[in-house]
Order: sequence, then C-alpha cells, then structure tokens
Amino acid sequence: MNASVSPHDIQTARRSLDSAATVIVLTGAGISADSGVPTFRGRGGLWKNHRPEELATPAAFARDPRLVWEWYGWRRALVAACRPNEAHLALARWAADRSGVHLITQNVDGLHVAAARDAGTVLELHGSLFRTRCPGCGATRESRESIDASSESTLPRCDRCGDTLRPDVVWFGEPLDSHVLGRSFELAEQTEACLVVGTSGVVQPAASIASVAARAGAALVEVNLEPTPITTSANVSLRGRAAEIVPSLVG
Ligand code: BV8
Ligand code: ZN
Repeated sequence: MNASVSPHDIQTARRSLDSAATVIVLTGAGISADSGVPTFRGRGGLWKNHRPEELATPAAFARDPRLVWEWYGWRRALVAACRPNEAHLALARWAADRSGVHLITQNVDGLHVAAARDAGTVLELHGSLFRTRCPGCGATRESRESIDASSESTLPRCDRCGDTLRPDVVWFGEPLDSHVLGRSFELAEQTEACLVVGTSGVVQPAASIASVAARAGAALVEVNLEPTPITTSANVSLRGRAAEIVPSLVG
C-alpha cells in the first residue's frame, strides 16, 4: 500500500462498507487506467489532438462518421487487448460473495462485465464500445470485430436496413438510458454506503449519483489519485491507484 494512504483511513473505509446493508460502487475511467486503458482527461486522453467532447457527439458522427469510427475502432482495438485489473476483480468477487453490492460504471470498456460472475449485475451508464446500434431501425448487437474506417463505404452497416451503424454509447448531449439512470438514482437514494473509484466527477448526470447518495445519508468513500468535486462530500478520500487500494477495501 502506498505511503499516502493511512491504515486508519483504510480501516474507517472498510468499516463503512462492511457495515452497510447496501453499497453502490460508482466507477470512472481511472479504475481501468491500471489495465492500460487511457483516461479521458489524463495525459493519454487526447487522440490525434481531438478531445473526447469533440468526437463523442451526434454532430461529430453526422459530420464525419468515418473519423468518429476511426477513433472508436482505435479504442476498441486497444481495449480488446486489456484485461480486468485487481480493482475490477476484487469488486466482482465482493459483489458475488455478499448481498447488496451494486456496480454502476461510466466506463464503456466492458472490463467490469468481463470480471463479473453475473454480467447482469453491472449497470453501464454510458453504453459499451463492443455494441453497435442502428440509427435507422434501432437494432443493437454485440460487436467485437475490428473496424475498417478507411472509407465511409467500409464502415459497419446494419444487416436489417443497411444504415451505417454507430457505437452503442451515450454521446455528449444525448440522454442516458432512462431505465439504467432511474435504477442508479433509486439505488443512490436508499444506499447506506457509496464507493466512488477513479472518476473526475465532471460528467453529468453520472457524477450526481454520488452526491445524491451522500445527501441521502450514505457513507461516501472515494479512491482517486487526486481530489475531485466529490472529495468534499466524502467521509474518507483515499489517494492512490485503484488496483492497489480497492482490493484492501472490499472482501
Ligand atoms: C446529457 C461515452 C441531457 C462515450 C461518455 C454543455 C454542453 C452540452 C452538454 C453539457 C454541457 N455542460 C454539461 C453538459 C452535460 C454533459 C456533461 O456532463 N459534460 C461535461 C464534459 C461537463 N453530459 C451529457 O451530455 C450527458 N447527457 O446531459 O443529456 C439530455 C437529456 C434529455 C434529452 C437530451 C439531452 C451525456 C454524458 C455522457 C458522455 N459519454 N462516455 C465515449 O466513451 O466515447 S462520458 C466519458 O466521460 C466516459 O464515459 C468517462 O467515463 C466519463 C467521465 O469521465 P471519468 O470516467 O471521470 O474519466 P476522467 O478521465 O475524466 O477521470 C479519470 C479519473 O480517474 C481522474 O480523476 C483521475 O485522477 C483518476 N485516475 C486516473 N488513474 C487512476 C485514477 N484513480 C485511481 N486509480 C488510478 N490508477
Ligand atoms: Zn438498421
């Protein structure tokens, strides 16, 4: 364990999590950093000098579907070579071994699903890199093949209606799936503890899940390399890498 995390803080955090009948775990890109997945706002967050907020939008896809698919194809290939790390695995074991643990992720890398005993227990707020959706007929399907973004004519097409498919992720300016979001806030209202791992707490409405839980009286434990807007509401904020700290908190 790195020096900046005191054993006392770990014990305080463990006590809050173990004594809670229900715990929600909200994760962001930071939990996957130790698997080699670049975060959004960290050093690796840029791609060919494009910021995620520029490319992860309906307008960008309408303007240049080839460029957007080039970015998602690059991310899909990169993430396909990544494996769940000790933080994903410890949370999966914890959710399987005790009742009342609910995993809510902002990530689209599928690593929590890959680690989970029961994939259905993971709420993916922003969709998945490995699913496509058809703007024309709404068909969604699992999709892990590599993307040929060399021209618009080689982009993935719907086998039902022929429209150009899009990644089944939530872009900026798009609403989140109402069931997933509604279930997440319902859990946040009633949970006794909330563990927040590796998110900058910038993207809404996801980041509000933590503040709703804290306002509803939940004990809030944060794991991050740096302070975030969530830190001020946390009972304990542990400074360090998720893959190092999370296994010492759960199970
Ligand atoms: C909505 C999928 C309404 C795509 C993502 C102005 C204009 C337009 C919109 C807005 C606006 N102001 C606010 C908004 C709303 C907007 C928003 O929040 N914008 C932000 C930028 C201010 N939100 C939306 O648009 C949402 N939709 O509001 O719709 C609506 C309602 C009805 C009808 C119509 C519309 C949709 C937001 C979803 C966007 N999609 N992803 C894709 O991935 O390509 S968000 C994207 O950011 C990822 O999902 C990512 O997970 C998420 C959040 O980022 P983080 O996960 O926190 O990652 P980040 O890199 O920021 O931070 C990493 C953290 O980890 C850091 O703190 C770092 O210190 C830490 N860390 C790093 N390494 C480690 C670590 N911690 C521990 N261990 C380590 N090793
Ligand atoms: Zn279609």
